[in-house]
Amino acid sequence: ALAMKPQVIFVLGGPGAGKGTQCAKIVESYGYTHLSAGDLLRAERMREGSEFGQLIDSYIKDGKIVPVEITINLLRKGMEETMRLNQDKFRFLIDGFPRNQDNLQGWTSVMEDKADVKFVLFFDCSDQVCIDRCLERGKSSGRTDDNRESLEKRIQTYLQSTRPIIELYQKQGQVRTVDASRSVDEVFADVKALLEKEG
Ligand code: UP5
Ligand code: MG
Repeated sequence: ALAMKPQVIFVLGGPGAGKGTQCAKIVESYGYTHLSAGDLLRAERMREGSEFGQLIDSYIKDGKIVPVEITINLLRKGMEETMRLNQDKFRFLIDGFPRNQDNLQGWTSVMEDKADVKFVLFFDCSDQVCIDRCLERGKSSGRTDDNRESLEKRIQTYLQSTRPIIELYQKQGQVRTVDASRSVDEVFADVKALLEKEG
């Protein structure tokens, strides 16, 4: 059979909005593959022989967005590997990407012909909720950016660079917004309704 073209949902929202949590729940119920750009970068940072380890390390600690050449390759490989192992796995949740203009341009130049973006799933909550959740998680996460100093920078980057990308998609009618300030199950109920409507 002919391989299907990858179908992508971009999952965006502030730091700690619940992107990863909700993606894990979507994977449990639907045939999606979850690719978190942040997780892929953290794994690449630890990989023996990676030439980008130190760069990724310092960008993440500073809440800055890693140059897209690095991220797009990790995402592309993740998608290709998934589809090579199982042709039926052509639906992807791309979590935490694209975060800025550079990311968007990188996606367009490398992936535009190779994948269809269906819409942006936007987890919307206040900065305070984001900060509280990340600080709480920071007690045990071991993430180098779950501290007040890094969080301030992550929020700044989100407001300055990522919100404009969400607005761009919004203007094209491509954003599906979920109120992410509620409980995990309440948020997921909305996510489910939305995915079932979109088909
Ligand atoms: N939690 C979740 N949902 C909850 C709810 N409804 N009620 C109460 N608590 C809830 O959740 C965060 C915490 O909140 C957890 O403890 C969870 O139990 C709880 P999570 O699901 O992990 O939220 P998520 O939105 O995934 O938060 P995350 O911290 O992963 O978001 P970020 O966007 O900040 O992090 P990411 O890993 O995507 O990126 C990290 C860094 O990598 C970036 O700052 C950047 O430096 C770099 N990066 C790039 O450079 N380029 C990229 O393309 C991607 C990342
Ligand atoms: Mg995450």
